[in-house]
Amino acid sequence: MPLARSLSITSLSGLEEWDEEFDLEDAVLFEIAWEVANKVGGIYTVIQTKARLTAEEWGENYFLVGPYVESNVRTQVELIEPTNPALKRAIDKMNSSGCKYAAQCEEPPHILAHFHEWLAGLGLALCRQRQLPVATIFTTHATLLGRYLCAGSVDFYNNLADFNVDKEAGDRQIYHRYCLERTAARCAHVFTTVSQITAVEAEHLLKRKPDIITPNGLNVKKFSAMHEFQNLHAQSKNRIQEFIRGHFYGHLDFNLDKCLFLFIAGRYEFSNKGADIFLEALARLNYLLRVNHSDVTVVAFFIMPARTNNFNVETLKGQAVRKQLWDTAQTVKERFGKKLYESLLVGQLPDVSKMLDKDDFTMMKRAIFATQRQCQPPICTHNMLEDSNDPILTCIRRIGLFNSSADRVKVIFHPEFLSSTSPLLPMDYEEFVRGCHLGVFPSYYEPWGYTPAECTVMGIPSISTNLSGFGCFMEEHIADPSAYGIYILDRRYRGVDESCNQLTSYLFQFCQQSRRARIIQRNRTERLSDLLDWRYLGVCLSKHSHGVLSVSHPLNPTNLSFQAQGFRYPRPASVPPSPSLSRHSSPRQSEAEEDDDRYDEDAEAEKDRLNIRQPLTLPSKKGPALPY
Ligand code: G6P
Ligand code: 1S3
Repeated sequence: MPLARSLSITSLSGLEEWDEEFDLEDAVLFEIAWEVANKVGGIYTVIQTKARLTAEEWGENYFLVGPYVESNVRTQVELIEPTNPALKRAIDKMNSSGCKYAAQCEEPPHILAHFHEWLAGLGLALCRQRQLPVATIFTTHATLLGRYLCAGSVDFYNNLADFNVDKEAGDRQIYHRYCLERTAARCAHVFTTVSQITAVEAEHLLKRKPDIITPNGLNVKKFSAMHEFQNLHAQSKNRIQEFIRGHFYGHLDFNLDKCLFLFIAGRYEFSNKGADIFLEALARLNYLLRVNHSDVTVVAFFIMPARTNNFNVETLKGQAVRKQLWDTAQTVKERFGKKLYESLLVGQLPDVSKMLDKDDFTMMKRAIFATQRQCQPPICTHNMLEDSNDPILTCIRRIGLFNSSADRVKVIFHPEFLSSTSPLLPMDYEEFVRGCHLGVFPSYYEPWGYTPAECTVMGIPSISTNLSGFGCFMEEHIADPSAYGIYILDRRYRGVDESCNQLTSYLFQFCQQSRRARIIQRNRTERLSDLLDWRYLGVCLSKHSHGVLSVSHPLNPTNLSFQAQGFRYPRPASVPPSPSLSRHSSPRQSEAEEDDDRYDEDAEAEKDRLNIRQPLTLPSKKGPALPY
């Protein structure tokens, strides 16, 4: 019999001994997750980015509990002695006798324990089974069954109510894990998830409607210089261009200044993350750009980790050739400069025909010879272990995007997360995102979706979907998302082919924008970053911790009233960024003029900021009065 059904727990049980009213200053919050100081996926980002804010609120009464992974402890954890005597006793006892629960002190503190995902859910179930006086919260960031069902060829969202969940979980051999997840969801005093769409999913698959939705936030870095993020875009773009020079050596027959960098990144779930329709749309975009004789070239990066055997030789060679060309140019430049200097020293204008000698030419010819290449620039930067079965490579073979000269869309598959120490593309993820023009995340299964959110706070436009938590959140809170560079693809009410056409048209539209329109659009995108800041969303989270008590005590509904309060980001005061409506889209302006335009935009940004209704106020530290 599934564990979930063998427990019958009311929302109040376990907390009967709590005082009627107490000060949250005395409460203790534990947050428990497999991804505490242990990066596996998005939950790490949730915990890591909100840790500072939670610590500000809870001070020494906030504890994160995660798995002990020696290498992570060495690099991410600072070892200290706990100051709280109750905690010290508990830790001492656990250390001496294994991981048993302990710590009977005279005045037990009010403990809130927040468990993330099914892996931590067992702790929650045991807390309830042993009737510990602990208020529990369970957050699911995705349902196990949902992830598995979507990865197959199931029409998930139209059949949510009809799945025989036990059978489906059994068929996929995840029944034990599914039961743990469902138990945790059922036992928790408060059950939460990260988006409305996952709330509906949880209601059907885990059989409990989440009490609160807590959208994921980020730490938003605000620069004192208004345009610093635009400058960072230009700097990072230059570095990506350098990589492109190496990768396409011998085939650099396109204008890098008219080259747009698109990317998709994340867990390698080919169809769940929408890599399938992105590739298909790229093939259609390639056709459109070709028949329209566009001078724009698109380079689409796929950053999704797969099993590899390190970088491949051809890719490394590309960067070596580029470096050699650079070194040759520097050497010739130095020799040229020396001759020029010597000529000026003796009061003569140099004889230009003698400035480059035979050695210089030999050196340059040798460097050019090294750029001869018989093969096309590679698609994949690494040696794939499962090359012939890999879904991205298989799809590319089918659609025929092989980085040929005639292709206006080039593809680079980097099957490893980025790192600033890489010999190939030495950039960390944040730098890379800043240098790109558009993030493309056409996910089918995406409970929240940090990737488009990260783009937004860095001022980079993105495409997400109305099946992702982020996309739905932005659709709900922004009057005209696409005007802000937040394109939301309809994957809910359209078939795959239709969604793919919509994606193609977004991409084609994007390629038609002038540089000025892109700059304006980035300004608008960046303006939304406050919306995604934990300082704002943390209000929900903070209240949700406190909400444990509210749910236990529904007679005090004001504690949950924040859920009902809506807010909406207005349409930008300035004109839409489409080329036809842009004020001076043609002829192309100089960069200085473009910079001037940005100052206009700032004034409008300020207007927009003033337009936003302030929806929430920070909660007081005082806990709610308990009505019994
Ligand atoms: C930023 C820089 C500008 C640069 C522009 C390029 O806005 O501040 O100096 O011209 O990026 O934009 P693009 O969309 O062409 O990469
Ligand atoms: C999950 O990680 P994923 O990429 O497997 O949790 C993330 C954090 O809540 C969320 O952003 C993502 O959509 C989920 O899918």
